[in-house]
Amino acid sequence: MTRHSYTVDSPAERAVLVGVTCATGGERAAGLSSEEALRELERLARTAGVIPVASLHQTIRRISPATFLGRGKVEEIAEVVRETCASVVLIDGSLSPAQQRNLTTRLDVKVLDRSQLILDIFAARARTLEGKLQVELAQLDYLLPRLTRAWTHLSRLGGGVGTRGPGETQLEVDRRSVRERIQRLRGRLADVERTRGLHRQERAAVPYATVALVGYTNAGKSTLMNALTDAGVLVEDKLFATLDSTVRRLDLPGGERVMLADTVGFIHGLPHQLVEAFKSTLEEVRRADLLVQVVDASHPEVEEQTRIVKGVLEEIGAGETPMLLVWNKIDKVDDPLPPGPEASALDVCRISASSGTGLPAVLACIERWLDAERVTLEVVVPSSRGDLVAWLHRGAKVLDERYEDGSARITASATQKMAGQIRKRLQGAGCSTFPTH
Ligand SMILES: Nc1nc2c(ncn2[C@@H]2O[C@H](COP(=O)(O)OP(=O)(O)OP(=O)(O)O)[C@@H](O)[C@H]2O)c(=O)[nH]1
Ligand SMILES: [Mg+2]
Repeated sequence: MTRHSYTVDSPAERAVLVGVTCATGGERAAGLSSEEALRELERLARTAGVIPVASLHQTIRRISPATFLGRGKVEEIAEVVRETCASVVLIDGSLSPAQQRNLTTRLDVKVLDRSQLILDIFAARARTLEGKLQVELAQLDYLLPRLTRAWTHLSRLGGGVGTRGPGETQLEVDRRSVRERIQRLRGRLADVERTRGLHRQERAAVPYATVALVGYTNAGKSTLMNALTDAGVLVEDKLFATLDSTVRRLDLPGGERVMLADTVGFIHGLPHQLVEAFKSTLEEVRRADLLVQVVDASHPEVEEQTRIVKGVLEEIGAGETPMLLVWNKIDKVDDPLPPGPEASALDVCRISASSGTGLPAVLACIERWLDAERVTLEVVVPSSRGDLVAWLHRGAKVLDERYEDGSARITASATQKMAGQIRKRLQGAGCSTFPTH
């Protein structure tokens, strides 16, 4: 066991961090190195407002069904907890309800696993009604199997770090009322999601392609969003600065318009409860025509992060969407890394979103993708339907426009998907459309 101590001078919660590597290689699905995994756990802890007072790294051969770590290791942690007067132990793994319960009893302090820590951070950062509902739902989903009458340490479980958590009142109630609360939350979320769905439909009525910024948390997605649009999204050197998606229009230099979406960052071991609860937020990513993956080129585990992002994209059903790779923060690296792992990306740009270097190349890449996607279509619209003609001008590149016998014959180019939408709307309005090439 390796151990490291930190200097603490704050009255906030004090945490012992426990990094875990399974010697059989089974536990850590992501291949972050143990040092990097511990560094990430430390950043998560600090983001949650907890002060790390000591960190240990443990290699285990077998996961103990009762306590996750073997008895000897638990003893070692207990000793460190006593020495440092820590109030919480953060374990970089996924604990079953029984393991968490038993560890809490043995260590006599709160024990949080990675999922609960991430849930806590999301809880503290959620700003919008939808975000708050989604997080509470995920927290209760996590809490439900951990609620047992036999457990006398409930108060240690539900509270999370600090005073957050799904609310102290839930701790006193039984499973049934938690289930009822989950039902009510689902209902309220469904209402909020209907409104979001309407907004999305309104946007879809204007046939612009949607481009979503995706990437590991802290890669610089929001910085790029702000540099390209007037979104004014919060940028912070903290994990999960963004929880809600923001969509803005982006006018490309060639005159075309796309919708650009900034959304929540990914991380290794994103709790499945969160992915489930954030389905509607992640819908922006799932429905995007093009993904722009922002990568922090200065991060030591950049390749692993890229792989993790790919995994989450597959999990939410966006694994097949075309993707551009944006190698960000090149101002922090001497020799910008070659983008080895993502040969499947359509294109790669090297940029510094904060200084603005390389931004024209990103726009050019998006334009190139639009061009490659484009098909030509010919439509005949009655001259009286100026609204449809104007709509076509907004959503497609009009190549030719002739007026004869009370109708306009328009040749335009648009992406495949937009061409489909144009055909559908115009045919619905009784106009003729001709095959594309
Ligand atoms: N040096 C440098 N720092 C950058 C660059 N781009 C972003 N940053 C910094 O990286 C940190 C994270 O930036 P964000 O834009 O909030 O990252 P994000 O991907 O939106 O992060 P989440 O919302 O947490 O997922 C901030 O401190 C930014 O100032 C860059 O090109 N160079
Ligand atoms: Mg962000």
